[in-house]
Amino acid sequence: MTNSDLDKITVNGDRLWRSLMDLAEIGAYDDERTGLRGVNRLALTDADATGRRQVIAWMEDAGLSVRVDRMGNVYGRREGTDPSARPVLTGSHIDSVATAGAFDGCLGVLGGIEVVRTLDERGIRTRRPIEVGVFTEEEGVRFGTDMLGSAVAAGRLSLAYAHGLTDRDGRTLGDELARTGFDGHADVRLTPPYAYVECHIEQGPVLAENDVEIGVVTGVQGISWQEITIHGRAAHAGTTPTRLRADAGLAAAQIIVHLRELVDSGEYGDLRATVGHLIVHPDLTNIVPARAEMTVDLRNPDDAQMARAEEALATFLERLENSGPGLSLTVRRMARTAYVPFDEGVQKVIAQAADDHGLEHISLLSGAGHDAQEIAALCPTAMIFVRGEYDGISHNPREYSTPEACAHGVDVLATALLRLANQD
Ligand code: HGY
Ligand code: MN
Ligand code: MN
Repeated sequence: MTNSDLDKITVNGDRLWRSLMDLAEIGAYDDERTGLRGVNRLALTDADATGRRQVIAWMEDAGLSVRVDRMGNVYGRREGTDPSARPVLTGSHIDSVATAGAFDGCLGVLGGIEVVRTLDERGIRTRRPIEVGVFTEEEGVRFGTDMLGSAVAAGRLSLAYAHGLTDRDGRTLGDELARTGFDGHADVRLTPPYAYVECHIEQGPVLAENDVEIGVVTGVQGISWQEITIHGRAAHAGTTPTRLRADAGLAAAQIIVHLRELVDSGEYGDLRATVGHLIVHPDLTNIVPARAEMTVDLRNPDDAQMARAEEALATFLERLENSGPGLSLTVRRMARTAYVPFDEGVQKVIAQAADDHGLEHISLLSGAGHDAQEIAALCPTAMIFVRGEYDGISHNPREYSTPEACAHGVDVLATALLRLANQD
């Protein structure tokens, strides 16, 4: 038996899959158009609170001691033989977007719990404690800033700022923590772990296109979220000549087209631009829109190119504002994170674990944001990607990874965590 056989862990894939499917029923809905079953579990809604309580119950069943911090981040801790040693942390998020599948975030949390169950079943003790984290509002779609819980845990954002963020109904995150009972007492600033490994679905087509199951993630691309409010003038759709209009709806459309022109120009590197939120007011057939509210999500692996793209957008907005009487614009920064590289040493441990499991892997950059990019500020960090089907579609009920792919990803996670937890 070689050394790699000794600490090569294979988890119970059926039990992992059952927990994924059970959690997916919390906040589930039937998508009439596609007939698919989706998940809508926005952060700190009743559905999210129910999901959190279910995860805590699974953590406690697995013998973990659970604490909740003042951001509602949940940590389950498995003691090591050396309680003074810094823990190895894993985890992710269980809050979802409104049209989610069963895997985004949940695979990392439930995978971490499955690793603990398997270590216990095998009677394996590690020198270092192992902790499983569940971070609050990773998606950012309710309170407007993504990776929020992990950003506060790592000190990039303040607790007061986070507690004061509001959703579209004006409810603050602080109030929602209290309402759901997740206004925990544990200190929110995370003591730097020894290392952090997160297992997550890829949410893109790269692993499938390369016909491999495992991604060793090298880092996360930059993210820029802005909210733009365009003020025009409500006017009669029939009687108002075009030359007298200050049409906020038209201006919003011009911004969307301009963003695509920036992307297609190829002058801003591998820029991606999305207007995911757009509403006009008063939103009535026969009234020229008086106001348009929209969000702009930019992604770029190159920070300098991201800055240039943001600059180009700002210049366009200025020109648009001066393009005719009665139009004015306000821009509010929602989120901004730079490209984050992951730790080479942890990537090597993941790659070796994949090799020892006979799983082909490639290295790749993450297109999506993750809690790992925040925890990387505290300790050596990297991620394991699991291949998705249907071009890796995500933030869509069609999101799907096979039971085998999920089990293989968590096998690699288990082996990597075990090896890290026994490092001196
Ligand atoms: O926006 C993201 O990339 C992640 O899904 N929060
Ligand atoms: Mn995610
Ligand atoms: Mn997501």
